[in-house]
Amino acid sequence: MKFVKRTLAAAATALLCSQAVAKNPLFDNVFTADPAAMVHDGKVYLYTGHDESPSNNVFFQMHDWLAFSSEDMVNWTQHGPIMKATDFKWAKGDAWAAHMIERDGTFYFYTTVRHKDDKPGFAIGVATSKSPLGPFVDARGSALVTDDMTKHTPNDWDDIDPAIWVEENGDTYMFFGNLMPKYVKLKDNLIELDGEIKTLDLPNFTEALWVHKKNEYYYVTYACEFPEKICYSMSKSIHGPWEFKGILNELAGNSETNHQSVITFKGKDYFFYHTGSLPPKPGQESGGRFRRSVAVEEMHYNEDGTIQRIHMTTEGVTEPAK
Ligand code: FUB
Repeated sequence: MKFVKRTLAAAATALLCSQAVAKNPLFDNVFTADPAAMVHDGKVYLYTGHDESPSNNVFFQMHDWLAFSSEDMVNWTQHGPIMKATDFKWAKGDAWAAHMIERDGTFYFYTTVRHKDDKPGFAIGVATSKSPLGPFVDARGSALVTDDMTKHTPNDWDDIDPAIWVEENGDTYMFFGNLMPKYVKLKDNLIELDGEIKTLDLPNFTEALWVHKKNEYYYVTYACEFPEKICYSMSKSIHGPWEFKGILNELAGNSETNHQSVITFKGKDYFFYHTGSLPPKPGQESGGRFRRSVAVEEMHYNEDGTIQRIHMTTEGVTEPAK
């Protein structure tokens, strides 16, 4: 029965190439990475990077960001690119990890790009739109964070992977970083920094911060070690101290990176991540370290607030959220 359902689903997908039915990886007509999910107006919007490297021997080639949406976490609609890295006039390219939030009818897209040569390395920009599907335009005309603003590591890619957290009183913080985790308050206009950039103490931190809250606990999940697993820490305050709770997700098949996003939707908790597990198509290389694909699983908490280890599956989410 399940097989018949999947076969029908596959036929429908072929006919309507903008529709996909959940299985892992979620999408097999395009390589997707660095998931950032947002719940808005009864839907899940999933924003991803777009791996276009022709081979797993050629470093990331990422030019734009893609958008998908779902009303039930099982049926997904593919909407196409919302923005290119070079839409930031001060950026050279490299559309790396991002995060979307909405406030008062405006969508704010915080994202990683490589700066043009007047500034070293990677930077974080912010773009806005009145629609969750764009088009997005640079909100400042300049980067929000540049590599020369922080000196914690010698790498010029240590200011990447923004993750936004909005407190109940509206105070908004941006978490970010590679090798050194950092956070900074944003001004009420959400496009300027408000105060100093602070650091966090997170064991074995690599990158890919994500902040969420469940009941009285804040959670910071992040890629740890390399190749990457996802670890997490918990706190009763957004300012810490953060208590390390260990590994949440294991090495993700055939990919050294492992970038997560956590949401609650229609009463269930979900964990998005990416793997390199798409099989090859005729004349093309398979998925892998530079040809990644987003997947999703349900996530479960224990009574004490800790999170159960993610069980990565090829079935993905099979029960529609109601
Ligand atoms: O996709 C490019 C980079 O790889 C991201 O910014 C990191 O989180 C890692 O997934």
